Amino acid sequence: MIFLADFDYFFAQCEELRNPAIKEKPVVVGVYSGRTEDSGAVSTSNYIARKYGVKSGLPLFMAKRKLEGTEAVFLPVDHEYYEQISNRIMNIFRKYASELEQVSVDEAYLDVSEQVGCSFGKARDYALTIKADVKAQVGISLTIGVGPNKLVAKIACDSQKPDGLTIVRSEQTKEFLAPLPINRLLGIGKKTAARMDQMGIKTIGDLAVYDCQRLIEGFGKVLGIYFHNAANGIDNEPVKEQGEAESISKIGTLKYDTHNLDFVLQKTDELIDVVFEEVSKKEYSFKTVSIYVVNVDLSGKSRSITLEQPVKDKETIRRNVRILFEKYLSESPLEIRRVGVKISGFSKEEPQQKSLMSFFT
Ligand code: DGT
Ligand code: CA
Ligand code: CA
Repeated sequence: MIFLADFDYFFAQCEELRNPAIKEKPVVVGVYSGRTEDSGAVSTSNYIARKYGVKSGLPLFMAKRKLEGTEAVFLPVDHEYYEQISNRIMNIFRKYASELEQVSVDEAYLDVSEQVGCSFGKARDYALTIKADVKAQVGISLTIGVGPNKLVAKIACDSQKPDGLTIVRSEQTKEFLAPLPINRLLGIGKKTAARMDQMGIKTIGDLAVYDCQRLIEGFGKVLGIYFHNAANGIDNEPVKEQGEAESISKIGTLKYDTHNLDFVLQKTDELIDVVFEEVSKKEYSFKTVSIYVVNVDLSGKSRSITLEQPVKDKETIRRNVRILFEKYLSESPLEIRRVGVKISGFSKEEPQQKSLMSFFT
């Protein structure tokens, strides 16, 4: 279960936060190029200003013209301040999610599979709790999209703002996506949309049923398959923290969907070989072993074990992956489509006997 949280009219809302008196007025945050007083463009605006047609990217002189006669407030961007607020919210998210992937200053994916399981009802309550907590602690409103994967969560989030909460269940994914224009999919810009239009593809639904082989001929293998899968709501990208190598992971698709432990472990053994090779090259010790599961209903789940001390041997990964899957399979009745293995919590510390360690400390 994945959430995409996006903060509402973010820069402008931050400005309202430190100066609530401007809340009832049109607020425009602009990047001033400095050449003349009004040269530059709108970075963002609050929803009152948007009613006047003032949106991101609009030249400032045009924004001024549109807002003539109002009490509009124009302010320069203050990235440092917005980042401070953003960091406070991201830290709140960390309490609620097993994995957090920040995609921009005002956007993050949360993997909450461990917290809400496969229940979209629980997901709703959980999302409302997060929204309320951020509002109470920081004072910022945000919109959450809930879906079985990142792709669906993102499009769900975009469909109703501000202060929104849109939930798309696994079984609703196709009908939810079908009527939307293709440019709502990540990676379909003006050019690609125009080409698809010529092929008779206007909506995501058109794309979903379009012959995959012909998409591959038109756009190449990687993009063709991506477009086909995306239009069908299929996305298996895990939510993962960006940045320097904080983890090493590998995901693979099973030959067939299964609920059989041995069959799963056969696959994870292959993945562990790859992961282990990479971590040995870097000479890292690690403390956390995780598994990732994509079920037949496309819901994603992850489980982790954090060890008391850093280790650096393959057998420990194997043993813990086995423990995690035994437990997971006993709790989830769903067949599994894809599996992943991840190690994290890196250090250069050499593994030691605990008794020896306690001697020195
Ligand atoms: P919304 O629609 O309620 O999510 O509104 P925003 O303003 O949060 O829009 P979003 O999420 O697309 O962008 C987040 C921030 O990124 C926004 O507050 C300002 C900045 N930004 C967005 N688009 C532009 C742009 O075209 N130019 C510049 N300079 N900044 C932008
Ligand atoms: Ca936003
Ligand atoms: Ca955003």
